[in-house]
Amino acid sequence: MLELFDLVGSNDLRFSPFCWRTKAVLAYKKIPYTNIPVRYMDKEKIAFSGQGAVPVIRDNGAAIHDSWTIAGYLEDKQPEPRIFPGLGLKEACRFFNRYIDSTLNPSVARVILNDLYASVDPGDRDYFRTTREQRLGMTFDEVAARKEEFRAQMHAALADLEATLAEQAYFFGLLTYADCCAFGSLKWATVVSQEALFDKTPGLRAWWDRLQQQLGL
Ligand SMILES: N[C@@H](CCC(=O)N[C@@H](CS)C(=O)NCC(=O)O)C(=O)O
Repeated sequence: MLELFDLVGSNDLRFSPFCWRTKAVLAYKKIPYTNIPVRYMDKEKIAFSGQGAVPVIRDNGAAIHDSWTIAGYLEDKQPEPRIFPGLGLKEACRFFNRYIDSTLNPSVARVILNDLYASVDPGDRDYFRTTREQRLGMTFDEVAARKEEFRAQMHAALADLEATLAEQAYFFGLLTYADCCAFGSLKWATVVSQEALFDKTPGLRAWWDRLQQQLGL
């Protein structure tokens, strides 16, 4: 059976936005798999993949990492239902994937940072703080002090999603990998934090409810 190596926090919480993308694809395609929890400090569990980040999948002796590469692998393995269901949609999803990585995820991360920290396994917390402070170029206290500014930035990013979903059921009209990418980010935020994401975004909320139901996640 296919194995998914999935980030785990305290109380068995699964919160990686990238792992949730992969789980969304597996659920949509109804591909059975074994879920193997991995803490940040458990790098030896995924050493076979030749790098140190999850998601990783192992399938028939193949080791695949990076959620985008995994999405392509799963589409080839089991084409139906398709996450790239037509001409140009894989390319459009590549751009959307990148947009979520570079715009939505950092804006959400700065707002939910303390909740994330509390969700990380206690044994991983020092590592998480050091690496994330380096990545953000700020201490956690500095991020917390600017929360209102960062919250406004996050709502601006959510407003872009709302402007699209107020007009159509899915980001590209029909369900594609773009929806799995945005799903991963919102799942990440909602499993760790009580932060209100949908108060001003009814279209996004309706899409969120629909997608969770469709994927059963
Ligand atoms: N581009 C990668 C990013 C994966 C990634 O950054 N995963 C995080 C968990 S959310 C991780 O495993 N980080 C390892 C670390 O920080 O040591 C993907 O799309 O899969």
